[in-house]
Amino acid sequence: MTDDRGLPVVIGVLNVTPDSFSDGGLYQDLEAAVAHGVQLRDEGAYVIDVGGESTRPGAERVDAGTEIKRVIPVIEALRAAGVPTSVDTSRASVAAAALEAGASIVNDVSGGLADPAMVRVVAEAGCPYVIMHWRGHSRDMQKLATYGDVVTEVRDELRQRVDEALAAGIAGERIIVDPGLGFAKTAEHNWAICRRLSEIISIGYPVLFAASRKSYLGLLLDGRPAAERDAATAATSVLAAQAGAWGVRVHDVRATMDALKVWRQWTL
Ligand code: PMM
Repeated sequence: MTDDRGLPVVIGVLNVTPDSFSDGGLYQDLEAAVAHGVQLRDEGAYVIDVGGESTRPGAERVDAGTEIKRVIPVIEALRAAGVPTSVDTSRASVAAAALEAGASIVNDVSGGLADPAMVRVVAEAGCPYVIMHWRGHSRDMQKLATYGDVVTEVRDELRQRVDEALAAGIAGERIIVDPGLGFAKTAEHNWAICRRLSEIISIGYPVLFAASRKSYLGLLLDGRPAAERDAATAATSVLAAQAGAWGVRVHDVRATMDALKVWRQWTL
């Protein structure tokens, strides 16, 4: 699974939540959500990542039924429009319903930790599985941001999650790993991961880099709000590509595609 244009895979973010940190509330209406997904695909996204539960720091969980009600109609409508989707969930029941509705990738921010049934669902479906580095649910994850050396620990914990996925029968070539910027990580931890992304890549699986609009970029930009961090995000997309990332997950697909096209020409 690679982008045949010689670019990293660009995954477009579509949150159907009232409270995600940057696009919460914008796409709760089915028509608006589908139109946005189609737009992101037209701008160059390889797949649209549909999420029904906010994972911003401090967020409370919603129940599985609510998550399903939010994501399934969007996934079905995007499938009808010919737009490939992934489902952003850490619940096996939501992943199973989403795969049934036409999603082709499971993006699990908990890397299998939140729901022990997840790896079985993914193994049975035989679909690509994004394993993100995670230490706990959003409500209190920032209390878990304690590391000796963050990059080494994230790498080692991701390796453990990968081993568990393999043991559950998920094929190695279906696995993608993600260092989970901002999840139980301070701004300094995120920057350390950026600087040493090659150490995450050394795990030997495709790496998804997902810095889009995150608060460490806002801090760098003197507190700029989330929707005004897209130029900074596009810069991270280029640097992640240069470091060898397999893919980037972004809200503003157009800006990242422009930046990646420049990168590709530059490095031909
Ligand atoms: N971040 C968010 C949600 N899902 N999935 C992956 N694989 N990696 C991430 O870093 C990640 C994610 C945070 O919320 P957003 O949907 O508003 O970006």
